[in-house]
Amino acid sequence: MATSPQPTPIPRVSREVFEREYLPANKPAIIQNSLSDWRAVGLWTHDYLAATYRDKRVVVSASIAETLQGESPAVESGFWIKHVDEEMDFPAAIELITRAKQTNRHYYLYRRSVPDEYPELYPDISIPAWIPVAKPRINLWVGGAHHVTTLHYDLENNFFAQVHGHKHFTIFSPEETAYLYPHPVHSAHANISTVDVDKPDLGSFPDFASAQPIAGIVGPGDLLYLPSRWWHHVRSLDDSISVNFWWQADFAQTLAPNELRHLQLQYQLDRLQGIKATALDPAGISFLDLAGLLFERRYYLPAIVAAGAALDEALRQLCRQQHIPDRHTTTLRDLLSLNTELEALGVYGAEDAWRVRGWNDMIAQALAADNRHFQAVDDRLFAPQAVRTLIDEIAEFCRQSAQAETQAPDDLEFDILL
Ligand SMILES: O=C(O)CCC(=O)C(=O)O
Repeated sequence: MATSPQPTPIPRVSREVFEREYLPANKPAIIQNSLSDWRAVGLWTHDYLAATYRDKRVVVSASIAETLQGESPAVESGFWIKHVDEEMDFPAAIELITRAKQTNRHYYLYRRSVPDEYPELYPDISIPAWIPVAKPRINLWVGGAHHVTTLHYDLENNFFAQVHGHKHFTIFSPEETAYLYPHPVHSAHANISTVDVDKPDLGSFPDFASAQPIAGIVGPGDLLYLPSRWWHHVRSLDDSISVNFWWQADFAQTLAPNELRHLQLQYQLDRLQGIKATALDPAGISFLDLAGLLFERRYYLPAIVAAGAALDEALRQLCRQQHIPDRHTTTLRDLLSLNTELEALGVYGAEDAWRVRGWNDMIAQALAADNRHFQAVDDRLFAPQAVRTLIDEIAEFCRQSAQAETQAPDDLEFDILL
């Protein structure tokens, strides 16, 4: 019978080892003795904050997850889904958070901006020197014992500083995404797992048993590095105060399975134009470069989708050259209809159109494939060599198209495919 995955410990490392082995590789670790210059550690407690902010109005999240969990599918992801914000005086919030005052709601002051809302606390902390940006997002988290933040990932890199109390982290690499049953890509909770890590239902989520977590407890003075897109589940073991620092991930970190899961849907929505504008153009990367990078990492299914975007771009460019109205660039039309149109106009012959149809078949298959297992897909759907050939042939097609573009349209003798 399948059993819950057994975690290995989150590495605890010195600053030197962290800099040498973990930070460059974007791997999580708890860095020892890294908050020694923080006045906050040893000073901040729930009572201290309540006294400091006696008259402050604050926003607190109230969750009903704990009481309803298991009773309603609507709260399957607990706190992150089913919470409402309430405004109150800070000391009242602390009473509710620490359960000094009884209620069936579960309160958490989470992700509140230190610079914007709690600037008085700023002198008690310092920004970890490893953060490469001047202004990371700095957040305060004040919670009570037994609070659970369900399994999810964030897009940004994270240094998580534990100031007071203890939290238990269970962490999974982005490569484990296929075992973690995230909400569907089209949902608002695509970054949240549907598995309850504390009590996994292996009947409903059998692949979860194959996941390989790391886990450990952070206590006062600990700094955890949590790279972008690593899954994490957090359980507070006692009344707890944390500060975290978020900053933007670099391009290489976006090539992670939990991100690539979105490629098929994004292709259907805008042929990856949004991703091109926000991630590829700033990094100087074309769709074909992306396809090549994905292929190298053995992400075959997304590599095909990226090659499809490159082909799509080239076909649309040919349409523009032929003065076919620009509606093609704004309307989502499939590759086949563009191909048919270009063939009918004599831009290329029947044999070339046939080849484009062949590529389209593979692209369509990739767009329809189960994206949860896109790394394993090569065995069942696509041989790696076929994917390589597709990318190379489309690259050649794009190169020839770009060359043809430099000729005057009237003299155009189109001979894209040799
Ligand atoms: O501490 C928590 O409850 C959650 C922290 C978290 O999810 C984060 O820092 O990204």
